[in-house]
Amino acid sequence: MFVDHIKVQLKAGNGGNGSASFRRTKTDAKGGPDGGDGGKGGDIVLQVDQHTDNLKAFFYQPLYKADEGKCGTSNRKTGKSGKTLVMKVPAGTIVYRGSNAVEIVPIEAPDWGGEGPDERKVKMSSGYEEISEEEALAGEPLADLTEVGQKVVLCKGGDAGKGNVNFKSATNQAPKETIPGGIGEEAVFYLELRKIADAGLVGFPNAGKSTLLRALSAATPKVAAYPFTTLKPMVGVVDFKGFSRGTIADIPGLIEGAHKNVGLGHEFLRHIMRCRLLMFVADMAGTDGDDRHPIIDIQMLRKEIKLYNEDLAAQPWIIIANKMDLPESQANLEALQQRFPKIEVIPISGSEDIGLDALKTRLRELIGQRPE
Ligand SMILES: Nc1nc2c(ncn2[C@@H]2O[C@H](COP(=O)(O)OP(=O)(O)O)[C@@H](O)[C@H]2O)c(=O)[nH]1
Ligand SMILES: [Mg+2]
Repeated sequence: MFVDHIKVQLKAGNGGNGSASFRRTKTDAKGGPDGGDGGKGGDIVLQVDQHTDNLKAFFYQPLYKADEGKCGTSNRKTGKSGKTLVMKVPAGTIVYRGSNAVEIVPIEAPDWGGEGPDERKVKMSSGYEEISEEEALAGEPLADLTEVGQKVVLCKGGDAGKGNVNFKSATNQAPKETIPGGIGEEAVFYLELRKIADAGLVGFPNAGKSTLLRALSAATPKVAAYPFTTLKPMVGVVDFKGFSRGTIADIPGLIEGAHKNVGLGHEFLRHIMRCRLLMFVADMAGTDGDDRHPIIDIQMLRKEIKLYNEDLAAQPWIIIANKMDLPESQANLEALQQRFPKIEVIPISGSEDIGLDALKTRLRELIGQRPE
């Protein structure tokens, strides 16, 4: 399963309460205030991680809570701060606000005095209204995370409470006053993975990907505005009949051993996941060397994809049987279709304009969308 958009509900930790305590020893039955401060509540942070390529983790766990700060105690001891909860996301994650307020309505601090257990209860889903996904995605993104290591705090932990030791003054030697810990922020967010294109070309060098993309594109394909990769994906816009269109990406870099990160293998595989349809382009004439055969080429490409990631392997795919203008291609086409009986094989020639109209008609059904 490949997850490219998801809703998450987050609750940062509350701050720990300050303590109202007085020094009591055998020799000092009426000592001054010694209640320590509470600890700060844990923040919730999103961070771009190099080894994460989709949002699947949030599908299984859509609700996260960071640790609370501990209460202060006597002897001026400060409570421990709650740990920051770091959630890993892939480069190209866009964050949208999913609730109308990040702050939540503080629940009245009960009469907890002293060092007793903290009885404040904070319920999830209180104090804000959720926004529908449609409405959320129409709004301005809160963050666009493009670089490995980049971080953003989504929910801030509550402030630390203050113990009564802070309130001693010339006129009040025995203050009972304290400040409770602040409430950690709670909110809903929508996370979305930036798409490269509706379809992505997959094939060995010289299969004819660039030629095909140029032949299909209404305008010259452009380098994608896609800052977080060393690869330079070329994206072309295809105009279909009936005012619909789609985008196709040619991402360089897939070679044998890609799943072992040979060359820029992982870069390629991570990014090809962000295309809805995979178009495997085969040189049907095997012109790129004596031992090349389109069946072997497709098997090798599929193997790289499977070894990298089963989710990627499960994505819809078709075979573009290219270079059908060359004489050797016809016999290979029949063999290829027999080897992959369940997979749609579309014979074309990118350079000689054979089968391109039929390909466009089929692509319109598979990826066509009305332009905005
Ligand atoms: N005969 C023939 N040659 C093609 C066809 N498509 C591409 N080529 C040639 O194959 C070579 C590699 O094409 P290119 O588009 O650069 O492949 P890429 O590396 O996959 O992008 C070039 O010399 C093209 O002219 C085709 O349909 N028929
Ligand atoms: Mg090329």
